[in-house]
Amino acid sequence: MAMSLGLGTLRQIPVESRPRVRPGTVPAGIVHLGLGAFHRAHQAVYTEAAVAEAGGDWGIIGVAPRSTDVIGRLAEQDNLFSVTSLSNDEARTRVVGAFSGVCHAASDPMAVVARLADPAIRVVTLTVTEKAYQMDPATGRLRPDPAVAADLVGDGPPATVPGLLVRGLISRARAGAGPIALVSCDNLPSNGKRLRGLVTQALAYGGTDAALVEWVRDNVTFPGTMVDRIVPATTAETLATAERVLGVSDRAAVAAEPYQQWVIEDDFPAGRPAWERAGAVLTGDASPWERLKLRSLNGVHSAIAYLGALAGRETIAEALEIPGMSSMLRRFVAEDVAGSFVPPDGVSVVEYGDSVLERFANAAIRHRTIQVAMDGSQKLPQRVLHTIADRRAAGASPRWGALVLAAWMRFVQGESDAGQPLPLDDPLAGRIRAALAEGKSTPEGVVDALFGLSEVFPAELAGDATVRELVAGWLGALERHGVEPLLADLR
Ligand code: CS2
Repeated sequence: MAMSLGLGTLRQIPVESRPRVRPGTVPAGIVHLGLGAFHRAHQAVYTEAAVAEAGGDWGIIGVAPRSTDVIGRLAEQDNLFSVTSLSNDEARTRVVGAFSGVCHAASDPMAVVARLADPAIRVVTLTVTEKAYQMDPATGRLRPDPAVAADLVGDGPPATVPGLLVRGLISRARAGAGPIALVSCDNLPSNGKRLRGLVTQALAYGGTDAALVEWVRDNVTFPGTMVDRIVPATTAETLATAERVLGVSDRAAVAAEPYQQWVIEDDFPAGRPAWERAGAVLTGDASPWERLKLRSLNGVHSAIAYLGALAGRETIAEALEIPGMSSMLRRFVAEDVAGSFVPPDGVSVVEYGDSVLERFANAAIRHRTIQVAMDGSQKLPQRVLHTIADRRAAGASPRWGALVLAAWMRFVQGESDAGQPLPLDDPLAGRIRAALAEGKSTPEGVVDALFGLSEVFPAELAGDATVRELVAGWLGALERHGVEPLLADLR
């Protein structure tokens, strides 16, 4: 059996695969919440490169809110892990030395609170996924589940992301530890504003006293970001590839596409890594980039995921090969998405959409349709519903957006075109199932039932007869023909 990756085995790995900084020597300046594959292949890589280029005490303390798996693996490897960039013709693997430490919030929440109150920590980044924000996707209203509510009103150790943040900020204010930036790196609309909304509403929910609320208002910033890199969940194959290149085993390895992008609003009251030296774009307003990415890339991703899963395709690249799929997606981008917002200066939405399809066709990235399909209730608003609403406001009939919505509605009914079960992995799964069980099973009945989920579908959209008709029409067609004949026929 190969030896494990760690400080003691670094010399055994190929020189070009070694970290860009001396691991364990960079003092911590960032707390990151959410240790999933995406963070390791994105912000960790950018931050390590920024420190390698420009220095600074910007080591990352990686916090896993719940899962013990990654923490255990990283801890056994002196917090080292590798990222393999995978394209159709090459695999490049490099070990990343961005972490100064790791921490498991569920077993030691007060250690996280203490870190947030430490003056050395000046930036907090988050990749906790949409649902961890505990907000209605339609409105951004905080709707705390019992665990969050208990965190916000009680004095016990916090167990949830809103609880950790609020308790951390309160401790920071009391400790006089100075200003800090909280940076959402989740695929939410106006993610900086969402995070500010979360913190503000959570403080109010907890009845926090006015002086502390004021401290947060004056000392905490919430820069918005657009984050982009396709990083599927790690598989046995990912670990095998990393081991082949490194010559040592890496149980925390991740694989990702070569492409990466990060646009960040430059609003850091206590400094930040020189991320621009690592290729990030620092800007005054990330929202045009964010809309571009959420509506084109993520919207198209969800479209392929639902249609592909219904057609029994395992990966995004395989689903893209369904005849008629890419031409339908191009029409979705050109006819619905492109006209729904003002893109960043000089960017053509149609060209961006084409480049996205090329990236999705990377067959070396085995990104499962089921993975992208999960949590649809939390993803659809910013990926598809905003496009539909904006096109409706302009008097247009967004046919393709309606097809994506219909595909989700068929997907959540739990059966593929071939009658295979499809998993419904969604925080609103119970509400979705109950709505479906109560409604009629005709296409119109299903649309009515699901449009009744007001936390996802705003009243204006749900009450729009044109949208209902379009979605019900597509849903009926999907039921009658199935995805493949339907797409083939569109050509
Ligand atoms: C995907 C994203 O899983 C999903 O919902 O659409 O994770 C996507 O791969 C990233 O946003 C790409 O930047």
